Amino acid sequence: NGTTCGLREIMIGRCSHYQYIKNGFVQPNGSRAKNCTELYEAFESAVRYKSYCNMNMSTYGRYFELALGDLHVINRAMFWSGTYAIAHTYGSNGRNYVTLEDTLAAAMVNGLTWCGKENDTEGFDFVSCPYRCKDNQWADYAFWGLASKTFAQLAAGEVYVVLNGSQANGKSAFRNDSYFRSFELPNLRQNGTYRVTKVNILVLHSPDAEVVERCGQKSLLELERLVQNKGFDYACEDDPEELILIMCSEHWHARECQVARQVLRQT
Ligand code: N1C
Repeated sequence: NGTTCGLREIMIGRCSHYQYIKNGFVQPNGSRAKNCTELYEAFESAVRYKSYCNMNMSTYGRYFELALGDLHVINRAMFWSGTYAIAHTYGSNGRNYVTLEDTLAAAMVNGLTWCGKENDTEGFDFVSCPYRCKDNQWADYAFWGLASKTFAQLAAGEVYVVLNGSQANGKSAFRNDSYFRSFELPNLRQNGTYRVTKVNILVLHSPDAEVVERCGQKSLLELERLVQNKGFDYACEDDPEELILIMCSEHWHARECQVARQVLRQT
C-alpha cells in the first residue's frame, strides 16, 4: 500500500483543473476561484509533521472551511453506500448529481493515500500509513469522516442515496458502521433555508446476485424510521430503471438484463 509522492503538485494541479477546466457543475454561480496554493497549505499544515494517530475529526477543519465554506448543493446531493461505481457513473461528475468526490475538497485527494510523520525532514510518510490506531478510532475518520459530515451539512432540499440491496455475505444495505449512517444521515440539516426536505433512497440489486433487502424490509425499515423522525419526507425505490440500464451495460449477459435487451431492441 504505497503512499502518494508529489502530493503538493497533484493537489494544486487538480485544484486548478477543477476550477478552470472542469468548472461549472458544482461550484456556486459567480463564486470566485479559490487560491489553490492556500488550500494546499491549509491541508498540509493539518497533517505534515504529525503522527497519524494524533489526528481527529477537527484536524482538517480549516481545509474544509476554505474549500467548501460557501457551497450548498440543492436537490442534487447524492450519497452512496456499497455502490461507489454506479453512483458515480449515474451522477456523471456532477452533471446529474453531486457526490462528495465532485466537490473541490474531495476531488483534490480522491484516490490518494497520505499521512504525516513526526520528527522527519519530509514530514510525510511516503512508505506506508497505518490503517487503525487502537487508542484513537477518530484518526481513521480525520479526513473522510469530516469530509462526509461537511458534505452532509451542505446538502439541501431533496437528497438521493444509492444503497446496495444485494451486498456480499448478507451485509445490510444500511450498515451499522457505514459512513453514510455515522456521518451523513445525522448531519443533514433539519432547519433553515438550506434544510433537507426529502430523502430519496434508491436500492440496487446486482444482476444475478442474491437479493438481501428491498425497500420496507430489515435495515431499510430502520432507515425509514430514522429519516421520518428527523422530519424529512421519505421515498424508497427498488431498482430504478435508469440505474438498471447502467448496471446492465456492465452485466449484459445476466438473466435480469435480458428484459432490458429486449426492450431496447424493440425501439
Ligand atoms: O461507508 P459508506 O460506504 O457508507 O461511505 C459512503 C458515504 C458516501 O455517501 C460518501 O459521501 O460516505 C462518503 N464517503 C466517501 O466519499 C468516500 N470516498 C472514498 C465515504 N467513504 C469514502 N471512501 C472510502 O470508501 C472510505 O475509505 C471508506 O472506507 C469506503 C466506504 O465505502 P462504503 O462502505 O461503500
